[in-house]
Amino acid sequence: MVRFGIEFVPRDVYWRTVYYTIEAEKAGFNYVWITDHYNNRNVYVTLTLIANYTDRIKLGPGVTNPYVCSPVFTATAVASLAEIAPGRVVCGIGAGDKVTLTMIGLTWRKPLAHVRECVQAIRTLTAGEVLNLDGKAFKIKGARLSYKPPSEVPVYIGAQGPAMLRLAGEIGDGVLVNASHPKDLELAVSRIKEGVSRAGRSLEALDIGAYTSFSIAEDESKAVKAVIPVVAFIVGGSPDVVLERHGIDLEKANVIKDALTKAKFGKAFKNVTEDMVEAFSIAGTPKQCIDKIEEVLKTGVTQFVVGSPIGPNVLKAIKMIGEKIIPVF
Ligand code: F42
Repeated sequence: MVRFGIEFVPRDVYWRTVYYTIEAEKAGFNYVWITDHYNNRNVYVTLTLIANYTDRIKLGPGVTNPYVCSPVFTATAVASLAEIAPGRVVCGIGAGDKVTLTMIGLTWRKPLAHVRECVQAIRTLTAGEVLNLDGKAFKIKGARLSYKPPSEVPVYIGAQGPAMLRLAGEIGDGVLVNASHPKDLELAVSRIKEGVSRAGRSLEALDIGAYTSFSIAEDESKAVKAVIPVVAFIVGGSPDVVLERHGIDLEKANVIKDALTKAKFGKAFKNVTEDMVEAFSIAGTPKQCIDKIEEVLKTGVTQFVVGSPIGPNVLKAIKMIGEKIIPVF
């Protein structure tokens, strides 16, 4: 059975994210993923409050990275969270965003080694074991937590590039793929499968999440309008090979890229075309969203994550998904 996840970006004041999550739990969502960016509200402060105000929904950073936070810090954070919400904590790890990391003075190198070793550190420490890591990214000797969390913390890897997707298939408990279109997800799943077979694992051991840009409303045009800024930023950050895969005019994409670099957001948003919306989001009425989710699930995805903007009205969108989408699956 497919699982439903929801992503919140804690740029809003904390109680709003907590309130949205309470509603998401009522609506039937299985997972809440809180994004981690240094300039937003802190991910673990937000998750702690969420843990306190919810009963069933699984929760975790979606995703943190091993540069801003040492893997040892991440392990203690999720282990402490697991004491508050036993059996409900998950941990998403990714390479982090190069531009942001550079801005705050961190050197973004050896991302594969950083993610691989971070997963190992979190697993070992949260299992209450001693961590000795003589890795390419981290040298850790004899580290151990003074307490053992009451439950395991499954580790999900946020992955886009082919090597990171393979790594996720090899060592992850789950994967979070930032994509909305079946074409991209199909390709990602095939890379994940390569990692799975390299490790001699079974594919069923892995929860494959599509981390989508999603927008739902009874009025299609309102749903699309809400998703346009998100699509503009995705186009701005997409390599040409991904744009070409969807037949997107590179010149038009370059106009958006250029406008975003100059912080001319109005111009960037105005240049988003229908085919860009189609390629990089799932936006529309409940019926249109159901049809698209069905296509996504055919690729082998096992968790459908409803990501930003969720809808022109977030609260209405959460309730609509609970009433009209989740019961269908
Ligand atoms: N980033 C955030 O900062 N915060 C978030 O909340 C967040 C959420 C999120 C959710 C899902 C998701 O899929 C991604 C998310 N991200 C978030 C973005 C994430 O942090 C990454 O920026 C994003 O996933 C892109 O990374 P990637 O998976 O494509 O991997 C990068 C590193 C890449 O280039 N990978 C290449 C590949 O083929 O996979 C390999 C690069 C490589 O080979 N590097 C070599 C090495 O050894 O690692 C050499 C590097 C060197 O040192 O020169």
